[in-house]
Amino acid sequence: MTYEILDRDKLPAYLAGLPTVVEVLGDCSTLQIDEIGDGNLNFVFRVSQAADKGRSVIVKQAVPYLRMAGDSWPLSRDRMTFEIRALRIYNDIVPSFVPKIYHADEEMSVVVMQTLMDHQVVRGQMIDGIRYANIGKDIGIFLAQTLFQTSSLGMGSLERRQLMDKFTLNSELCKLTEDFIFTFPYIDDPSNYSETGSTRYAQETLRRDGDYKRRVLRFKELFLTKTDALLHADLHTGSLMANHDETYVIDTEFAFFGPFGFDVGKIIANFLLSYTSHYYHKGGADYQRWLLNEAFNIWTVFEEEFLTLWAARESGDDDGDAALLSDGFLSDADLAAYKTEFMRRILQDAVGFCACSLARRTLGIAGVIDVRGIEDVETRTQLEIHNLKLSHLLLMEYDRIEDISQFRAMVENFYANTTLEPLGKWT
Ligand code: ADP
Ligand code: SR1
Ligand code: MG
Repeated sequence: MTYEILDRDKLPAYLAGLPTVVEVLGDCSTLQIDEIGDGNLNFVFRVSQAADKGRSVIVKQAVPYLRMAGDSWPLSRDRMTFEIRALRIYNDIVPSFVPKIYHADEEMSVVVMQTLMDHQVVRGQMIDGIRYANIGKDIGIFLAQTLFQTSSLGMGSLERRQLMDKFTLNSELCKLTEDFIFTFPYIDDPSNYSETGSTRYAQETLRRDGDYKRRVLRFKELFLTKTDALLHADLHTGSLMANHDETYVIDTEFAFFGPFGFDVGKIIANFLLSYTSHYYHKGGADYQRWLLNEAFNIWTVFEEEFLTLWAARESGDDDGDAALLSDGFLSDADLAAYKTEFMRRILQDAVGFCACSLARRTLGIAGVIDVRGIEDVETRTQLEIHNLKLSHLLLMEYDRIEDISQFRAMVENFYANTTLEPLGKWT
């Protein structure tokens, strides 16, 4: 089928031609169609049977431009090919954490998937102070499973290289990350968030700080060069939909093979951004404590599950197939030391990526509504500067962090001892 942009008028006929979708929706002449996309890149429709909302699918289509900027900012539709590929792999590895695919169409840059009916986008829920009992644990398991199973610990060499080949050309979205996370926030780029005290603060501090910027560059280099595992690569609280029992991960279009710490650090950063925002939102100290507990739980569960998968791989029949491991190469004691060092490196990298995410969500075009949505300029600016100070601290200290309790103590200490300063010259 030749590509065309789908809209409410065109969707019924398109969907009526897809047997696996008709099975879910039934008669395609009586559909209710709502455009629900609130993301930065694509169009998303919820399509339901008008008289039976339980019969519903999500249709997501990539258009040949960046939705948040409009058609003056071209962006190839290839991103949907990578979204489909990653979603298929996640459906194999972690089916309970991702929507089912009903139909995927690379020509049309469309995926039709399961509607998450009773789940809400986590970012908005966190602004409202909602707690999800399993969220840190679920994210930790999702990360361990997806990262381990696609790493050279979980796969054989040939199989893994073949898989990598399916993602190496997700270059346009990788380039967005290279620019919007690792470059633009630290220079005076016209795309940045402007007219704010936090920009002036950055101009006089972070953007002049060679040590800080060299460290940013180290993480950009890691992002560009390290191919540890298949990353989601846009894992923030807007890519999570949850209810009180389940957590789902959506929006896999940025997927590519990159460093382990990237997904881990990015999602933790979003919990910290929410923490800061609750100096303004109504959650208060109790909710902030809950956010920190869950943020650190992500790491604790991730580490435990990752090491469990590693141990299972060693004791399994097929351990010879993993690219990195050879039976008996290290003594038990050396293997244990190797694992400790391996996990410490992931943690340190996660802290560095977390720091870059805090800066980009504060200074760059794609801010988070948790903070950027605060109307009172003075409060918003104070909180933004707070996030920039946290970014600075984490980036200057990441390589001294030995374990999660040290990371936790550093963040707790920061929040306990860094006051929200009167704006003074940054107004
Ligand atoms: P983008 O790639 O443009 O960022 P997303 O994949 O984040 O788009 O989707 C945008 C919005 O559509 C989400 O924030 C969510 O509200 C809704 N959405 C996406 N996938 C689903 C789904 N499977 N079930 C229910 N809602 C969904
Ligand atoms: C212009 S960059 C837009 C951002 O939105 C996505 O969610 C990614 O985070 C990307 O960096
Ligand atoms: Mg997206």
